This record gives sequence, structure tokens and C-alpha cells, in this order.
Amino acid sequence: MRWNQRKEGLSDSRPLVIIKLGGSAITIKDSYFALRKEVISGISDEIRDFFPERRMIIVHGGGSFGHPVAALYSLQNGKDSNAPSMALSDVEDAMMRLNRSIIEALRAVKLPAFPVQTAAVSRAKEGRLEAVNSAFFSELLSWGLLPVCYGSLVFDNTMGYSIVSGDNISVALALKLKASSIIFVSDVDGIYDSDPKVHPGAKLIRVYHALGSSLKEDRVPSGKDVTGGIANKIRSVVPALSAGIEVRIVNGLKRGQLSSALKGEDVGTKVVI
Ligand code: ATP
Ligand code: IP8
Repeated sequence: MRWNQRKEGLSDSRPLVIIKLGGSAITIKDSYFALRKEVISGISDEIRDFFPERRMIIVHGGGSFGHPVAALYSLQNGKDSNAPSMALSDVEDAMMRLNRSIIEALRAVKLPAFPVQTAAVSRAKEGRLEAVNSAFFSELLSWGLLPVCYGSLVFDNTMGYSIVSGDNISVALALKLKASSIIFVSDVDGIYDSDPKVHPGAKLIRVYHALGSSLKEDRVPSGKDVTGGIANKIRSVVPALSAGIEVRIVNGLKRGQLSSALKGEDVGTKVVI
């Protein structure tokens, strides 16, 4: 398998996988600006084992970087928040710092990670992602690169700006670029019948029906999570499921779970329609 299909003029039939690195896995979400460095480097090792046989796009969440800054100024409310322009700069700076840490870990294992500033390639309307420049991601992939973007402040046609979750960016890219699967990497094994951090006896649901009964979510969204918790994640993947894209949630704190999902093994929770 060649890294650079474009240079060789070859068509590319390698499956595309979108990996959403949840803020709960790559940062300590109850804290401020706290990275899980070992988790990030473990995940990078796992990704390296599948590259370049799989084409991949990494999207990461805000965790303890983007969310507290956005919450401080209520940036999710757009121009109604009356936030100073410095706040817009602060949230992007927080996300770029987190992005930098991920890029460094991926490059450390010789992966050609390429940062993409989400706000520069997307647009929102009424607080929802309206457009993302998927052609730009396609071009990066065609040069054998590993694009890494993130949930972000996005300029919004009606609200001025809003905060778009990495979950929605993952789904939009998966749909436009016809990905085979989206893997959500979290800090729990998958979807449970209630929040496993609140209820130690909670049971893991191996196959979760996204349009079935509503998810029991006790702990989130907390005041600091401006894009909503796991219930919102489930809602956002419905269009991907309808398009036949596989969706799985795995635990990034457990070494090997991401690899199993990339191999197509039955790990974590498979979300179905
Ligand atoms: P970010 O938005 O920062 O990227 P994330 O994508 O990692 O975060 P969260 O929105 O934090 O995801 O959702 C994961 C969290 O949801 C877990 O840490 C878990 O404690 C919580 N949770 C609440 N209810 C449930 C449930 N029923 N099943 C699984 N997790 C749940
Ligand atoms: O953590 C939100 O993205 P998410 C990003 O994927 C910011 O929901 C800036 C809070």
C-alpha cells in the first residue's frame, strides 16, 4: 500500500475511518487544562498500527480545554453572550493548545499528522454545523496526510458564532467523505443503562438502538460541557447510521480497545438505528 496515492495517480479504495477522540479520554474533564498524556501517546501507537492501510481523520473534543473557556463566556449563545473578542481568541487558543499536544504525540510515532483549524473550514447556522469543507480534507488524505481537527468555535450565519461539537464535525465529514465507520473514544466502555460513574452497577449495552428508549444520563451535561453529553452524541450520529456508516463507542483509557474497533472486532458499544 502506497502512502501517496495522489502522486502515483492511483485510485484509493482504502476504507476511511473517522476517530473522535473524546475530551473525556484525552483530558481530565473535571479539571482545567489537564492532559492525559499517556492516553494520548497510547492512542497514537494504536493508530500508527493501522496507518496507512486505513485512511483516517482524527477529530478531538474540548475536554478540560475548550469547554471551561466556552462556558465562562457562554460562547455557545453566540453574539448574545456579549463576550469580548478576547474570549473568542481564548477558546480557539485553548483548542489549538490541545490540538498541538495531539499532533505532537502522533508525529512522535512518525504519523504525518496535519492540524486543521475547524473555524477556517466550516460554517454554522442557528448553532448547528451547516457546512464543512470536506474537499479540503479529501485533498489532505490524497497526499497521505492524517488530518486532525476539533470541536470549535465556528462562525454562524444567524448567531454570529457558536460552539460546534467534534461529534457533529465527525458525522458531517463521515457523510460527505463516505467513511466506513466512526469510532468514538471515551473514558467508559461504551453506553450503559445509566452513567457508570454514578452507578457502579450500571450495565454495558453492547448494541444500542439510537432511536429506541431515551438514554439515562445522570451526570452530564455539567455546567462546563457546552455541547451536551452522551445523549447528544447519540442524537448526532443518527444521520450517519441512516447512511449505513458503522458507529462504535470504545474506552480510550483501556489499551487495545481502539485497535479492536479498527480491526472491526466487537468491542464497546455498537450503535445501530
Ligand atoms: P467531549 O465533548 O469533551 O469531547 P466526550 O466526547 O468524551 O467529551 P462526554 O460528552 O463527556 O464525551 O460523554 C462521555 C461521558 O458520558 C462519560 O464520561 C460518562 O461518565 C458519561 N455518561 C453519562 N451517562 C452515560 C451512559 N448512560 N452511558 C455511558 N456514559 C454516560
Ligand atoms: O468537546 C466542543 O467540542 P466537543 C469544543 O467535541 C469546544 O463537544 C470549543 C468546547
